[in-house]
Amino acid sequence: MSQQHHTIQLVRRASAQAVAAAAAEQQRWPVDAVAALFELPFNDLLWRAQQTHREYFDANEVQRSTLLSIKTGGCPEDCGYCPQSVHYDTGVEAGKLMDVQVVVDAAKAAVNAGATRFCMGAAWREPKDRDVEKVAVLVKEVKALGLETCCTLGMLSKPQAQTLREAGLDYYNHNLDTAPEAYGRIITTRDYQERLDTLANVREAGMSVCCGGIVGMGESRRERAGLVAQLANMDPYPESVPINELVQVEGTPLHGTDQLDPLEFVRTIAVARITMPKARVRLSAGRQEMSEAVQALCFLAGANSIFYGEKLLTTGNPDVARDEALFEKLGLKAG
Ligand code: SAM
Ligand code: DTB
Ligand code: SF4
Repeated sequence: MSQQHHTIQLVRRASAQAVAAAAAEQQRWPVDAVAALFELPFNDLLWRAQQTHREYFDANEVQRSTLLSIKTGGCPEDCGYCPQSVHYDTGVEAGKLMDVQVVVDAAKAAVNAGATRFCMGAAWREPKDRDVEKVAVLVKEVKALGLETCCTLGMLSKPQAQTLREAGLDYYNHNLDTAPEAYGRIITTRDYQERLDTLANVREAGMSVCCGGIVGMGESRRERAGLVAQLANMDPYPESVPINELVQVEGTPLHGTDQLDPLEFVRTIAVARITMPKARVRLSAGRQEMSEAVQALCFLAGANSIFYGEKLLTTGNPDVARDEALFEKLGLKAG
């Protein structure tokens, strides 16, 4: 190699490093900054979260999404929290993809109960193309009822994402679940990058992204900060951010994990709100086990969306009458 060529190579390498360093610096939310939010005195954290919340949203308005498991159980993945994995004996029976009419009836019931978004979940690692064609029909039917549509079907290729978008799908839910460094303790059958790839395919197809995670899986506070940083540094960050508290299901490896302090859950919501000011932050799974007081703190911390209806996918959720009563007590209105 000539001296000149060698010098050019060195300059190129140095500038690539500088670009990478600059990109890292430009991260909106370095993990340290997110971790510092977690460390704030509780009242200061909630004050900041509430201020941010009021900049972009009506603080007394909470959006309601209804979930339906359109294909339950028998999933080949080994997600350590999930009752639908074939790897664990949880009593969840594997079913087939639901018929169109059953889904339409459930969506009509959701409209009547006051939901504005309908999310269809399937226990797949990734759908086959012919599954996507069938789900596209469901999306069209649900959208025709005036609902916003959301699906969570596992990993998605670019053409599959495009097909769903063309059918009218508004949101695709695909969670990062936890921080990159904690991920391998929870799931071994797919990696973090595969999740990011699906999210990129969803974005490219022009859909809104619904992406969050689960806390209470034995992770450290630093790891919770790591999850929020991953979400907040996406460009753009997700429009919808579900924060789930682990629902412990007997038979799953994470059953028996130490319970997370409820105030730490509230902190996680507040930190998500501050770092992703325009997102819908959803107080997601785990509400059935939460007191009304903790839920009220979550709304104060900036949560402005819930899952609404008696069931999540396979586990319970507060019934509609109980949620109506809570909304009434807190003076919350549907968004
Ligand atoms: N199979 C698809 C996937 O994993 O992307 C879609 C359905 S999956 C059940 C959707 C999400 O539900 C998971 O990513 C996880 O965040 C959440 N989830 C599953 N089981 C849970 C549990 N026991 N507690 C809290 N969240 C849970
Ligand atoms: C999300 O973040 N939480 C929902 C939805 N997206 C698909 C699922 C929660 C599942 C809880 C366990 C179950 O009911 O099976
Ligand atoms: Fe399958 Fe999704 Fe459950 Fe993982 S979370 S086991 S991919 S249904």
